[in-house]
Amino acid sequence: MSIEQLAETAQAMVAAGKGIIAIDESTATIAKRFAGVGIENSEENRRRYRELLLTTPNLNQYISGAIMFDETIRQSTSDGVPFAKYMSDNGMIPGIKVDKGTHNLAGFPGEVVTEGLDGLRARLEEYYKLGARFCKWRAVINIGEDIPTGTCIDANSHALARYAALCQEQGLVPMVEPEVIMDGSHDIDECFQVTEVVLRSLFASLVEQNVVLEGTILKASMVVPGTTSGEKVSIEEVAAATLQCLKSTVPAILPGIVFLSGGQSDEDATAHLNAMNQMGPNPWPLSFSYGRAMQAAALKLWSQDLVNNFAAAQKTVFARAKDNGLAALGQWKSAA
Ligand code: 5MM
Repeated sequence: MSIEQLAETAQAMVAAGKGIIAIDESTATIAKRFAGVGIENSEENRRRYRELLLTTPNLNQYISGAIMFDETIRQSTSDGVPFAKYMSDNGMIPGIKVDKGTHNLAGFPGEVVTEGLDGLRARLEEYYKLGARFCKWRAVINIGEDIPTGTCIDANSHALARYAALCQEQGLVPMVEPEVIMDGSHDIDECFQVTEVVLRSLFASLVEQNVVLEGTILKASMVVPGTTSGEKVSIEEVAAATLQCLKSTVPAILPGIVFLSGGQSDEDATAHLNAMNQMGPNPWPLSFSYGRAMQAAALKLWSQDLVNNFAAAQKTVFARAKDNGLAALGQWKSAA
């Protein structure tokens, strides 16, 4: 796989007015999401739900690709078409989450490191054969008293960079996701400072591991106050702080940045992305890779009647994709 091919895939992931839908909840996380709306966490319900999302009519107008979980990439539509094939047949790029989740960082209470490097090369080879063309690995950085430590940040950056190098070796575009978690009483300035240090460390590690930035996508968290800080900030303040932080840390050669929603309301996630694009031009396309902010409304609707609300829930998915696709162009208008 040439650098040009990796770069082409990366650029297609952030094509104008398109973003990614994150449907890579591990079995434990989807269990939580289903429990929240009273859906039984069976394999068939997980398959049917992912089918609902991926076969949403005309989804490819606003969605360039989807991040699946290991179970999902092995599943098929009700007509027996593997999800990855369904996606590529419909102009969407199949992606796969390849990390094995977070584990306590020994010696550093309250901090976690993402695992999954052992045996990763062989897993990537298999995912490529199953149709995946990009991958995702998420690191989790918590803000609290005396955390994050430099050790935690560097351990996670090192793992992200090792993962990214392996992906590119196997012809897969790495999406690197260092999520600075919103939970906590910190203010927006602290979130800014932590995000800045995290991104500096990440890009230093990527360069150290010979990762080709032209074939890499950053999945970033926005710069926001902690959920229990009580601090009120405007949409424009979040957008401006996030942009400033990214501009001072992320090389312009990166093909694109997509955001996670991290527990923001659907409306806020869209409005923040829209504001950042309106503040452009920016050095890179800015788009979305939302999980909850793409799915929450549809999941709720589907849970009320798994048979009869299937098509209505798909309309909700389409509406969220459209809103976020417009926000990726800075052309979204709030209905409120
Ligand atoms: C879909 O959730 C992903 C994490 O799943 P696990 O915790 O089960 O591994 C997560 O990485 C997600 O892709 C991103 O955080 C984006 O989702 P949100 O909901 O934050 O937009």
